[in-house]
Amino acid sequence: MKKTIYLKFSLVFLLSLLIHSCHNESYDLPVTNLEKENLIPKPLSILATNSSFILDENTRISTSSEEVFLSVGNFLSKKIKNKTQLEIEVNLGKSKNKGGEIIINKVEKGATIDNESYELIISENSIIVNTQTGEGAFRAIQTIRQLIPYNNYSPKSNFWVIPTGTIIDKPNFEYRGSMLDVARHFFDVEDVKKYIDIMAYYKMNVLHLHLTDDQGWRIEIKSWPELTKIGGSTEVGGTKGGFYTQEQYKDIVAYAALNYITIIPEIDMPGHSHAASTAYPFLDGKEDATLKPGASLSEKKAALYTGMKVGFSTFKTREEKVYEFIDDVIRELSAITPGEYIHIGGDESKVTKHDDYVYFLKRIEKTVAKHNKKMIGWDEISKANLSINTVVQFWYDKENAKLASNKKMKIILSPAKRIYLDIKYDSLSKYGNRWIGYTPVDSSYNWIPEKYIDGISKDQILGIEAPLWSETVSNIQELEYLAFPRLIGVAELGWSIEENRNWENYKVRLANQTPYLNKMKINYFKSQCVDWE
Ligand code: TNX
Repeated sequence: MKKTIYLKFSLVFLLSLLIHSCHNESYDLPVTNLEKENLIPKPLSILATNSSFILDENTRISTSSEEVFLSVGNFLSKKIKNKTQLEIEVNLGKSKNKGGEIIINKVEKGATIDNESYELIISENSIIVNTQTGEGAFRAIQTIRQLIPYNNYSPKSNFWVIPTGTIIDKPNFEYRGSMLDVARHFFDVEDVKKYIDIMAYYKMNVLHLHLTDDQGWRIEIKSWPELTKIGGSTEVGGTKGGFYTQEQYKDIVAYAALNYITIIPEIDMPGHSHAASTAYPFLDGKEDATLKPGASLSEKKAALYTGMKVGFSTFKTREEKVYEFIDDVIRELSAITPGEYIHIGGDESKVTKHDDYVYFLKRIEKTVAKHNKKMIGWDEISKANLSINTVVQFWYDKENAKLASNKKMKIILSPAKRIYLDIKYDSLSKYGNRWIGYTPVDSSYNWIPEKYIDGISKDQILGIEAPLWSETVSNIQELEYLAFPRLIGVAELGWSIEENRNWENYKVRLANQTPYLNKMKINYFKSQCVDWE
């Protein structure tokens, strides 16, 4: 059944129609179905009412008065402009409203369950967002963005049709992240911001930056300037490296915050630390350390590592000055990191003796706590007897994850086999690592985080995170080829409950992301698992 509506319904507009009567066209609007929209991630529940909200030049946004809601309203207006060219005013005052209204409405506790949850009620005249927080409002407007079609209703019309109905939504996991390795190859601020834009569109909320490794040190530490001067000068392959000044890092943090994404910085220790030890040789705990404390600049530059091996470096764990150094690093980093976590790496410390490794981590945990942060480390850290507040990031060894869960520590799931974005899709992949085989797009989606490790229940899982290690990718296009579309599936695994996830259904919604991916100029991999539109 088709329904006919007139393009505009306000009196003012009717008058103008009389004047411009040649524009007085009527349109047959389709019976819509909100339940069939290509939303990613899939919301908790959707009820379609099969009619249409008309988005046009008369639509207005109004928000609750608090600054956070206003800024979410402005964010939505900007994105609508970007997509449709429509200029949608925010909080203009009721009397001037001529068309449909998008209302971002703060509700008191109890109406929705947690910080990020929201309710979206779309009728013919209004789109109402009910939520408790700016965060909830921000997640809700991503749903609205996805519901706005790329094309106006007909070539001659200047309006966009949004299906009516009600969506009730909240995240499956509180932590939905990705990691960029900016150490093996450096990526600049603009690259990181683009990645943040895409993460936000799919409701992810954590970006972990792997800032240091054997090949590079990428964050300015004012009290130890050679970290970046030496350690930031190169990268894998020997090309020019780079680093973020503290001002640039703060800019990333602030941009992420506008997108309701928390930055988690990682300083990888005691292994993966060759770049730091080259800049300051007293840190070096390797038995065959070559640089002496007084080494010259050119000796240091010659000692930098630009290959891809792992597991050969370590800090000197029984040296007091090393802990003074780390205290400075964590202090400076904590001061510019509003999020609650600092990641200390802890992986693949193959040349650190077990006792030294345990001793080191216990001390570092205290340092992190001293600067009012919580510690995260890769799964190896569960071999040390750490506090219950420390979070373990599972990547490879399920026994380590079980150890952590026995100690009642929270766990982030990053199984290399499923969601390491740097792993090749198949034998034809142009870039990527293959130490754990291949990870096609379907197998990256088709697993159940809630049941992945026997004995670890959902309430112990903080969430999931997809790391992208950058040994084989040196620019944003190559990075995007590996990250997309797999990251989009990870976003759904993190947000949508198990009952709402289904590969056959997901792959159709994924295929329909192409207008967005193209508009964003994302160099995604056109996997044959998906019938791209
Ligand atoms: C393992 S994951 C590493 C990284 C590599 C990655 C390549 C982890 C904690 N360590 O150093 O870049 O594999 O896939």
